[in-house]
Amino acid sequence: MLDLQKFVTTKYGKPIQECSNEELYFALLALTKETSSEKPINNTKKKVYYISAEFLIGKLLSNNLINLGLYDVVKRQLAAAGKDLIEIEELEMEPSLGNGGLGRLAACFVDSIATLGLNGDGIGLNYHYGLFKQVFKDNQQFAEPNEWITPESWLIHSPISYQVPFADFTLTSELYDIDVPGYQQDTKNRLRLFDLASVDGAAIKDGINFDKTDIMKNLTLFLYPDDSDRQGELLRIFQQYFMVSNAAQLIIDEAVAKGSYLHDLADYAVIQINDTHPSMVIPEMIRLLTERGIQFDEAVTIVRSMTAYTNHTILAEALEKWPIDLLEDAVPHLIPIIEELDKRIKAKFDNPAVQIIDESGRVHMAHMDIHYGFSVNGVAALHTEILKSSELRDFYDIYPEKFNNKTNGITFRRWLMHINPRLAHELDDLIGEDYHYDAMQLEKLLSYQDDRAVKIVLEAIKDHNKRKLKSFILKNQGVEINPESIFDVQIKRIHEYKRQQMNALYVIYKYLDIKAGNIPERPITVFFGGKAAPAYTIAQDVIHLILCLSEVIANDPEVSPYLQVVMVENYNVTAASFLIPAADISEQISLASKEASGTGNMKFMLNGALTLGTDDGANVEIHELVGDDNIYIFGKDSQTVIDLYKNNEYVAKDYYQMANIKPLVDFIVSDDMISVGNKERLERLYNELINKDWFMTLLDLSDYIAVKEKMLADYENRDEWLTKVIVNISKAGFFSSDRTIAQYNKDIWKLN
Ligand code: 26M
Repeated sequence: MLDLQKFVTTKYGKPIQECSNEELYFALLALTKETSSEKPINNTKKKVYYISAEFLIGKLLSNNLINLGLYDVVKRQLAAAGKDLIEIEELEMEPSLGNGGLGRLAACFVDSIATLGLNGDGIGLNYHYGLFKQVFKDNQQFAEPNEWITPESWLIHSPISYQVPFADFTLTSELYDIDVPGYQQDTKNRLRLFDLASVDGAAIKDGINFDKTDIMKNLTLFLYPDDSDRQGELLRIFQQYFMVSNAAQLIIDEAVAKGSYLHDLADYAVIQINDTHPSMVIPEMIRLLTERGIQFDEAVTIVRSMTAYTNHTILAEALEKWPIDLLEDAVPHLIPIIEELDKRIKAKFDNPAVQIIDESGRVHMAHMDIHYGFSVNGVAALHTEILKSSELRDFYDIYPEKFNNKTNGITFRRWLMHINPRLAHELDDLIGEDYHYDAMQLEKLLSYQDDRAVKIVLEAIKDHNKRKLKSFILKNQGVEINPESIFDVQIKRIHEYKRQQMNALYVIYKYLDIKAGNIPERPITVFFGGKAAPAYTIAQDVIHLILCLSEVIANDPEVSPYLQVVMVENYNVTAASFLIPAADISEQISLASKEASGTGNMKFMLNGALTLGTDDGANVEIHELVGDDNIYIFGKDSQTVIDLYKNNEYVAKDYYQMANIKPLVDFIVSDDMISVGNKERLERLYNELINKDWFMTLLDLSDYIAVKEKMLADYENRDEWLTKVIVNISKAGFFSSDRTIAQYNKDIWKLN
């Protein structure tokens, strides 16, 4: 049994009572690292290497305590000494080593791989600065550097180091490990983050701008923000190659240490490529194997039998295509290999759509992955079907056996137990703890769907979570919110296809409706959270629209008692952990066919919010699981949207002219808005909406408003609403990342 008092006294020579929260944080960090260091590393024969440019792990203290079975006892012993674990964990810096969904998925996956007792590490880069810190000024976003590494941290410096060759120099890597203890598991895995000793914060000039020419000083300095058009940047090639060369060398060394003679490497290792960012691992692994005496043809066969690719997007402009000249400048030794791989495809297939190197000399990373890997998966059922039937159709014709779906999931340790302990304890009391190990057991909750007493408890938990969010927002940005209001939440990266602008147009509708004398039954608070890539102008304009709206409404005493807009500053994993448990309405309103999966949708459902969404990504599967009565679906379906694009049929102006839509769009450039905002930004967005509207906001707007109004009216029938909440929680088990990982293992990795 843990004696925290003794541990702290040994460390500091004084009892818990006399320690500051900061001292206690570092004591708990040390305790947690010590406890997990005692666990043996999983060392079964075959191992999965999940290579990803991003692992959006978020704060780790509570999650590691939960997984090590220490959370409750630590919390109790701290409380006995008058200390609060929640306040202590606030002092941890958040490792924001990812942009959004893709990086967070990788973090959930390493947790689930460890929890299932599978042998698998995450492999990535140790960025010294995570995704930029977002600051609002003049109703606009500004980006500041976001340093997260402190002298004492989760990182464990490893003696492992490799030589990574580039055109003009060779770099010597360093490795930092972060232990990944699974939930209640005897063994542990690791997150392995490669770095470079010479990287130096002095390369930063102002804000997040830095000298991009001095690779030695900046290789792992910053995580690149995901922008909409993915312009090729030489430094990003350097980062990607550095990551995969280290990964490939580590994989070979570990396999050899376990007895591999390389011809049988695929019996020891399988690589999952998370989007195309690690795709250069294919030519690099071929290069290293041939260097070690294996014939080129055999090297190709080995690599093909051990490499699997996950696609996370159907936006064509988002697929990475590196100009071969740019690759040549950084990694000339890969060029002959890529050219040979390309030559073999050109000899076999004359379809230009499936070539690796296209006519303009760009290397299509996804194409290389599909030809030279054994598995291609999408991240939700609809997404995989669209890949097969349109985006990757020509590849599906060639390799139908490679395509498979793995619907995304989330780790319930973080997204239920940690962020919503009251709900988790209520579930423990009602249905027992089996669901901790088998999330499908949550279905046992269905038998309480008409239970008055359970509904009262669920409502009290939501109320408590709303008050916790209220203090978080007050502390973080000095804004007061009304905990008695309906909490409507849209949190995700700002992207046109995710359509935050449509939600903003609803807010305008509601504002004008209240001004016209229609007072809502209950106040509504609309929360937005999300960062826009600094290079993505329209996304910056959308943030500006939201911030201006928020100000106009707050300044209008006729409306502000009933409607409030809160744009949460610097949205990150920590902010999500306050927002999600407090939400009533989960906004999942992407244009159908564009959101590969979404994972926030799953987190909200699990925490008792109802989905307002399109039939897109994993919303489709949520819809099927809970049924029509327990979700609010609106908008055109994916096939209709795909056909509209194909036939070039959508004309935004036609919708703009409609009597119910025009006043809403016009409000964007009204005097009220321009008086608090920037005319150029508001006009650009206005023009974008009426002339282009590439993601068909106006197409779905009327239906969105109607369904949202229905949802708000339904909220007033508390009894029926809470039945829907119970159904949603009960059906969320399918979205455990333990299920997703079990499927990856059964169909792709085949470990154990
Ligand atoms: C690329 C080039 C340069 C800089 C950054 C990038 C880049 C970084 C992240 C591009 C894409 C990135 O992430 C895409 C992403 O997050 N996709 C989301 O993946 C989730 C997990 O599968 C899905 O749930 C979301 O639907 C999908 O949008």
